[in-house]
Amino acid sequence: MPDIVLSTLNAKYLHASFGLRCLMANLGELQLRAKILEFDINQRPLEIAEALLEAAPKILGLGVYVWNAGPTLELLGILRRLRPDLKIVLGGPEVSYEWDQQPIIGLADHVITGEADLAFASLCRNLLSGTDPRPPKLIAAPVPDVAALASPYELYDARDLEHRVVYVEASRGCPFTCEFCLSSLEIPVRQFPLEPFLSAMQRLHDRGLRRFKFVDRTFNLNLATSRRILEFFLDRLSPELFVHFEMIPDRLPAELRELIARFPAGTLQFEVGIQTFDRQVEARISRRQNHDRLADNFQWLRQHSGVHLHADLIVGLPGETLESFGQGFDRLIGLGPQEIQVGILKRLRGTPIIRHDAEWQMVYNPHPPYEVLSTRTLDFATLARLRRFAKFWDLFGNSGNFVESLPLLWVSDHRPAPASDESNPKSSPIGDAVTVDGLRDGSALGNSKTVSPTPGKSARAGSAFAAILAWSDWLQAQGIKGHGIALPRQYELLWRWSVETSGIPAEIFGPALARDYRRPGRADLPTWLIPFAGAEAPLRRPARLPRRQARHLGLSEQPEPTADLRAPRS
Ligand code: B12
Ligand code: SF4
Repeated sequence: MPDIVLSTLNAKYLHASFGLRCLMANLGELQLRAKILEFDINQRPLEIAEALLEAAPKILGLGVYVWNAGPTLELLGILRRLRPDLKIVLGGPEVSYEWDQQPIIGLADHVITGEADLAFASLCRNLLSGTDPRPPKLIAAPVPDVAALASPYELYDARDLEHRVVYVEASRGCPFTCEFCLSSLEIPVRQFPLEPFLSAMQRLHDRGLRRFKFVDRTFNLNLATSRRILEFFLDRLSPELFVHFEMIPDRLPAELRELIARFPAGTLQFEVGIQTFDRQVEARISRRQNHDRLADNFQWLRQHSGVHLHADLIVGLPGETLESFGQGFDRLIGLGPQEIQVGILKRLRGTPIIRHDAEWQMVYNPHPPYEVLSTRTLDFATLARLRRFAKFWDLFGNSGNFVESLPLLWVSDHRPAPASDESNPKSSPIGDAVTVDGLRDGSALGNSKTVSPTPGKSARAGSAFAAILAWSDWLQAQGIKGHGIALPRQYELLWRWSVETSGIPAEIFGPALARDYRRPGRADLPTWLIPFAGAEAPLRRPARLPRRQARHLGLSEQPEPTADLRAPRS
């Protein structure tokens, strides 16, 4: 039986906890007496308690994050009653701030705030040896020297490498001060010694890892380091390689561009935080970004690189209005990222955004993840509408399932698509919305060029935002909830809205929709779409990229890593 169990509830089984592995790696001689048991928030606290109690540790370390704060509180309530003698140590971003206001703290023996890589080990030593009879309840971990930390990467096991998202970090901290973000409190930036880091990446690569997800807040901050890391991956290119970085959008000097341009399409993914385009809101939340350089970099990336661009916008920042958010969304659409993640503002514990609460009448949900409910400039009903907008945009825009048809909702020049022999159906072809395998005549569809969402060419007042908002309002009016909608039904709904309700010509929308359906290599087609099918061959290039990224590139899908291996892990 292990003396120490390190545990957390991940957001999904797919996400491996990097934080726990960092703590485990730095336990030194205690590592042999410790075990990691990971769970996810879809599991019941009772089941999790059973697995933890079966391991019978003396010390239980739990990582608490905004996504697991609720179930972790429930879990602790159970554990406290069944094992009052168990030493419970909490840590993680959620309990690192405002800890005095959280009921969960009352159920713990110790709380370590901040980066606990070394502090957890020394607390465990104390608790197990009894040298310090009364370590304090609240321990503020000194910011560790990252050069002194043991490498956690060997603790990813074969199943992690094959089935889960594997996180890595070349630096910690962020020099920026965006008030909604916890990382704004983490100055200074510290780089892990580069050569040992790259050796660890080499070892992961040797063990078969091909999808690397960097958690560095701003990958492109230190040019020399970014270059070296890009060169490392350039030397190891393969069709399976996929590397994700978070970056600031207005910094892409020629040396980096030159390297980025050498990666094949789909190998690199950049997550680019834009958050808002409104100058006043930006200034209010202490976020600095150069819009001209940002636009130039986006344009360059879209024209000269195969980078998959995932951009973030936030709804509900203090002073943001429906109009200003919409303008920002349209501006971002015009820059052409493959995905736009629309997130609802959250009041994360410890973040300085609360200084705007009174002036901007910010009302947040008191329960995690503390989403904004209303502001002086966005009432509750409007925020609810925007929340639906975000959900449906994710389903129809970001999914990559409608790359050609969806932009037809807002571009105005509806040029006829290449006609198929039967592309003129009756007004509503959706009688029996079933799917059949293969096409009637044995022909199939190819990957045609997509309509790019060019700004200024739009039906609905030139605005993608207005078009998607109207579409989302309509879905709401039909009672559509936005999750669990089978794919053929999604196609049917989009048809009903665009052709039957909005009047986009069927002979234009139908072929685009049919091509979208077949693009990832799907063998079937809803029967009502068959009349719109062309005679091109389906595109079935091999690609081992994540699904969404593959769809945006028009490549056939590979199955996602299996997600049902949910046994506790050691
Ligand atoms: C990976 C990640 C995710 C993954 C989930 C990972 C998982 N395991 O399930 C995904 C992509 C799903 C995700 C989603 C979200 N995330 Co996130 N995510 C991260 C990210 C990028 C990396 C985490 C990491 O590995 N860090 C590196 C390790 C070393 O640091 P660490 O995890 O903090 O661990 C250290 C300490 O916290 C502490 N510690 C950790 N565990 C324990 C346990 C014990 C016992 C002790 C003593 C100490 C301790 O010591 C560790 C070593 O120093 C961080 C940002 C960042 N770069 O850290 C944000 C971050 C954790 N996410 C955040 C947020 C807000 C979200 C979202 C709400 C964003 C959104 N969509 O609006 C969602 C919520 C998901 C949901 N379902 O509701 C916030 C967390 C705020 C909070 N109070 O928890 C962060 C910090 C981003 C930020 N700067 O604001 N996220
Ligand atoms: S939003 Fe990005 S740039 Fe701003 S503080 Fe957070 S991590 Fe840094």
